Amino acid sequence: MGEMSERKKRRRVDIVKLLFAVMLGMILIPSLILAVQPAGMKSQTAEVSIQDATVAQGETVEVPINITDVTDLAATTIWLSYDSSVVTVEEVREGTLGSLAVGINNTAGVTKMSWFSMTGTGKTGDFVFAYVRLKAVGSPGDESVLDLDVKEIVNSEGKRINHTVSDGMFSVKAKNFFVSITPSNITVNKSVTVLVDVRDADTGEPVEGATVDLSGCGVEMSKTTNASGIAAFEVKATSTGNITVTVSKTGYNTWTKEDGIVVAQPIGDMNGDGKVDFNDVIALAIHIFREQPVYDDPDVNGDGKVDFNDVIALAIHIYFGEPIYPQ
Ligand SMILES: [Ca+2]
Ligand SMILES: [Ca+2]
Repeated sequence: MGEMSERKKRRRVDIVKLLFAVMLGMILIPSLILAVQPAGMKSQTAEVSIQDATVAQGETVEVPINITDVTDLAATTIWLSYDSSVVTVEEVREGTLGSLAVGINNTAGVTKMSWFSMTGTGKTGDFVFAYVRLKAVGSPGDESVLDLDVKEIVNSEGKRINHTVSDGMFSVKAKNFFVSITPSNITVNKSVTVLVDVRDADTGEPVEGATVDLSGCGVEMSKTTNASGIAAFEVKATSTGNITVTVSKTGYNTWTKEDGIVVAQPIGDMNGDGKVDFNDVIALAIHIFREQPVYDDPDVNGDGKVDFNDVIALAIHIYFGEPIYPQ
């Protein structure tokens, strides 16, 4: 009995020793391999990378996936993952390596690409693995990582090639408006046609379908620009101050100007030069007789008619200080 248990004990010790040996081997062998590898080999690390891209909403761009500093490349499979609410893959073209097998799945947000050497001989150098056409489908300012996942990269002996991976970033660019407001200075309690002209800041082309909001001085209005990029408002402000003008459209940075339209009391500045003097009397007379435009309310005496009595009232105001524009 005692002999048996002694043999069992010895066998257990042997098993434990063996386990230790295996564990030591697992720890030591890979580091030994690395230490044995020549220095020149270590520096030859291939890089797999994709370019960053910034694209206007709805537009596309082609970016390369590069494999550089590679030695004896025989086959590789690379997955590109992305947020498909921001960017989708429209097309994949072969790069400088040659033809690819491609599977695009924009629902899942992943495009799978494979290449292998038809001849079996490996390729050494810098290559474009694929040209990927990306479309910006998100909103301005949205971003998605272009996440590369190298599933396989082997040499002609079927050995895995050392490599690093450099992911990219895709951004949806916002466009800018160029907005002009005519007139931008109006008088209180008087209905005025205000034109808001909305253009693309880069191209100068009219922007149709932009929402233009006016808010302030008793005015709350909203309109959409027409094919000429114009929104026309009949504005009648009930108090003095500023009307905020806001222009918005998907794909554009929202444009806001707090003093987009300035509402002031009428002072009789008919020619709009900021001063009230005899030139304004002349401007009002010309307005009445030749229908030239004026910059302030022509009904100077406030009787609801625009006639020569207003010219006289303005002249008396200038020379004798009599009040105008009765409330
Ligand atoms: Ca004036
Ligand atoms: Ca009048």
